[in-house]
Amino acid sequence: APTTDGARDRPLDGAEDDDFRSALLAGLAATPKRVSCKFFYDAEGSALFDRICTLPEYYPTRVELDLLERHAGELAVLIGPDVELVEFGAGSGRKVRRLLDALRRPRAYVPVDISGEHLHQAASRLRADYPRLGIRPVVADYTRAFDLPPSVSGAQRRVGFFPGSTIGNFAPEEAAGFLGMAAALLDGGGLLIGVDLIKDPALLHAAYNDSQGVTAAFNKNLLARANRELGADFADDGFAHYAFYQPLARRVEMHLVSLVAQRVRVAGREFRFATGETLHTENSYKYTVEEFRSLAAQAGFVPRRYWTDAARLFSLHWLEV
Ligand code: AVI
Repeated sequence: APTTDGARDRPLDGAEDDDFRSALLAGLAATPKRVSCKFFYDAEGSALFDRICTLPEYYPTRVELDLLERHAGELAVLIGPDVELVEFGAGSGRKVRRLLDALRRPRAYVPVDISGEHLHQAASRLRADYPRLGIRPVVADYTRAFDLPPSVSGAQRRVGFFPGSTIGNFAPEEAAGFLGMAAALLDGGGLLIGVDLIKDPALLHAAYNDSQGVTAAFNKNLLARANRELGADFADDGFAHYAFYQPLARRVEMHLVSLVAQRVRVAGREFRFATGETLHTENSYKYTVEEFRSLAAQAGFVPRRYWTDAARLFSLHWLEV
């Protein structure tokens, strides 16, 4: 398997471009070729990701929802009443609903997302069902430093929610940077975070190579997006989805591998791919429970409690500041 050390996702230091056009042009000019996984999530990509979350092989969503339900009572006690819940990224709403339903008198929900459209949808879906909850969306890139508005009156503490093991899409040093920033924002409160675990590589391989080909379509949508938005001419049959677990780096890598020697035009510029050359599109790091707790502790959290499923596929951590 190829290694692409130095490939980076979702930067905390502002070094990488936010704009798909300039990020893709820079990534195609780099060696090895790479692009941040944040560009997966246009409307098509987000819909494909929602389908991934329902696949039998993709255990993280199922296991995390189950952990939230199974431990709802204990979570309510640990987190406490009257909290302001800050979600990093506006998810589909299923997970936050499960958490809101467990908590006593949650005061406010603050989804933070770079996409105003996502935020608007997340907010209006919840408003109808939680009429007494203050819903206060914040448009910000949570991979960079940002400010939250003052807490709503009556809120006892701020609690962060970062489900889905999205933390795994950061390189470990970036994950540490994110956790440090979250600890500062959530001072006096805590963070409930989902973290995918190191396990039998065959299970990881299946989760990122599902039998219905949805993950392949999700990965290849990046090229289709470039064709739609940047006038690129990526041939659909010129590239294949390639995902594998890299045990030394402890991450699943996703690539788009060129099946032939070819030239591709993107925004008026030409790039060559050799046969077998890849565009590295995503890293998904896996942790042991102990490793993650020590990363969180180094970032300023006190790891209080964690839960896993019986097969130890996935973990949910309650960290306090
Ligand atoms: C969003 N993120 C945590 C997913 C993951 O597992 O790394 C994205 C994904 N990529 C392929 N399947 C799902």
